[in-house]
Amino acid sequence: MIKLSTSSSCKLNLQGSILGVLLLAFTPIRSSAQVPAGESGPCKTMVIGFVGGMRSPEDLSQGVVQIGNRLRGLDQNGLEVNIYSHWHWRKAFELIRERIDQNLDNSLSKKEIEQAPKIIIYGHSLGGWAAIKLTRRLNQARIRVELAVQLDTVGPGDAVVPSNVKFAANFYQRTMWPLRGEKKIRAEDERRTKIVGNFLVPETGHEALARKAEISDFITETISQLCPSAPRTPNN
Ligand SMILES: [Ca+2]
Repeated sequence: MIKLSTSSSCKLNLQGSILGVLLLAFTPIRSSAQVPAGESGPCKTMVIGFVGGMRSPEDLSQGVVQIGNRLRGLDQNGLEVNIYSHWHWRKAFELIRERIDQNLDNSLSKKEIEQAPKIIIYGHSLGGWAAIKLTRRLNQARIRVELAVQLDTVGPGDAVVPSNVKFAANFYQRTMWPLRGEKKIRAEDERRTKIVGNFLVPETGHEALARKAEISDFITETISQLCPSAPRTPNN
């Protein structure tokens, strides 16, 4: 358990772990997660992670990669995880688009968009910037994003969360100089996007922040709640 500090924009009670605090803040998303997958088909979730700088999306020392591998290890039916370099955010968009375009006619119908997987995007450093670039591109295509998480995000325009994002969270540090992430993200449209919080993680450097267990717990737990899955069977 670590202590958290928070910017003035966040009024949450921050006694306790990141996970406990954020899941409390996430009551709306948890409530919706309790709705069964229902008649519209199996619950599908796409997770996109972005590493920053010149880091490889296969570099196991990167927190973003570690979170991705943990999610894959959930063995959750309908959960797809892909990690990219920050400069490949357009590839991530094309992958999402392919998944939604069920009839392969290179066009997204209203029905296809309604049946789109739940999309979660997170990124560290310049990967936080890429997360916002991707959400903006998805917004142009009228595709909603369930959750965007920025980890010591660095890059132009990365502090404004597009209106197609339902929930957004920002974690930053002030321990290491000069790489310091945005300390406050804000919603482009507060009626459509809830900023869960801007959380200062103390005594943690720029790289180490993405490896924080509490952040991994938050993302993992949120995704588990979004799509409570049936155990895999030999046929799926
Ligand atoms: Ca189509």
